[in-house]
Amino acid sequence: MLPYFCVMQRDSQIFNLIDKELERQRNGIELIASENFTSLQVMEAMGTVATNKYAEGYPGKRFYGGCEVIDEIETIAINRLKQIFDLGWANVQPHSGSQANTAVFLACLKPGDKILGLNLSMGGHLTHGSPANFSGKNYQALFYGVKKESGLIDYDQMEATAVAEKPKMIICGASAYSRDWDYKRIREIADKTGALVLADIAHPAGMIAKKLLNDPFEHCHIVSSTTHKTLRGPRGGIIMMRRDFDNPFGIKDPKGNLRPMSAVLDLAVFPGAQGGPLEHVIAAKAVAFGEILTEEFTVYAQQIINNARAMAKAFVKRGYNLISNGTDNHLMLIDLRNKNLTGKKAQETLDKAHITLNKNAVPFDDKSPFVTSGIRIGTPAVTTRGMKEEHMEPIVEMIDRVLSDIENEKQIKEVKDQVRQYMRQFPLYPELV
Ligand code: DSN
Repeated sequence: MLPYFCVMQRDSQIFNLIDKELERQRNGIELIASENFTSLQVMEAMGTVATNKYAEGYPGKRFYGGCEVIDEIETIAINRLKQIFDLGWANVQPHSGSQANTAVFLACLKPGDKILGLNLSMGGHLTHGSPANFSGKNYQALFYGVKKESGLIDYDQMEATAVAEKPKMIICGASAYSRDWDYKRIREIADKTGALVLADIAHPAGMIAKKLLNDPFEHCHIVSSTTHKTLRGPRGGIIMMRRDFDNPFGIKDPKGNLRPMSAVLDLAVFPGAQGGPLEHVIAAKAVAFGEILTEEFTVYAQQIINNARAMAKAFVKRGYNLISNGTDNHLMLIDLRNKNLTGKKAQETLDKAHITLNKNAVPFDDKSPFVTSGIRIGTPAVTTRGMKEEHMEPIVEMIDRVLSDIENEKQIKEVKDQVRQYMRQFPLYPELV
């Protein structure tokens, strides 16, 4: 009798759809700031037998047998990540950025403790205290925002709220903020008020890895990230510290011992927030981390920024209103109110032309999160496809053609054909047929 996997029929329904998705990715312009295209070897590592293995625990301390190879893979992932960011400790097991933040909160906070994060409506993230998320339900969430006139983080507001409310944790990091962060100032505020600082660098991590943006590790106690955005790895999360430190809130391990923060965080990831780690994804993280350590990735990270600046300039030239008037990183946030458009309408219409981006609330938005007044645009994915500064102007021109005459279906169709033609110069996964 044949082993069962030899007689299973190929699931053509799903694989046909995966082929269709590949074509969609190939033919369109991908501008969602949180998306990217991994290398083939990153994807290859994900689709391997490492997915079959249960490995609850950590290298050398697993709850199952047969983990000796998996231990080597996970250890390489940890060591490469430590090398990238010059770390003392790292955990590569979080299934996602949200799971990473869940574990940090579990390690450092008690239910009901106060946290202070950037308001979601001003560019923050769900897990930084949104009422719809565990972070806003289990903890008392306080928020800072950006200044209306400049669109820049209001550190004075952060400080005033921290002084008045004494949060246990200040969270910095954003999903839709185009400027760099003043981590030194944040740490000063935290030291003054007795708070721990968590930097969630999910968005700019790739540029931080190459020292193209301010270094959060010098000032922030704990740093979390995803691995699939500017780090160009598989979908997943990580938690890092440059220096381990004593658990400031006296949280004890299950045996009642006060432990260094690294031990408390490890326990918060497993068994606190997760069970078995996704070792196939950890293998892919290790491959991506290896790529990040190369000189080619330095060039890539710099090009993301160069492209974002060129694109921002092209939008400003056409009268678009960019929050903070520009960008330091990989993204820009555009307020469409002067164009009499909503984010929803812009996203849906550009989708028809195969230009993919997302509607996004702008600071002090008067529209609901389902409609919004803005769009968020990022350059990591188009940069991976090989685009340079000179390729940004034509993209902005195509976007502008659609948005300037948003009901003109004939023109939208023309732009769609133009997009398809344009993207032929930048082949995506030519090895995949
Ligand atoms: N959903 C991600 C983003 O698009 O920024 C953040 O988790």
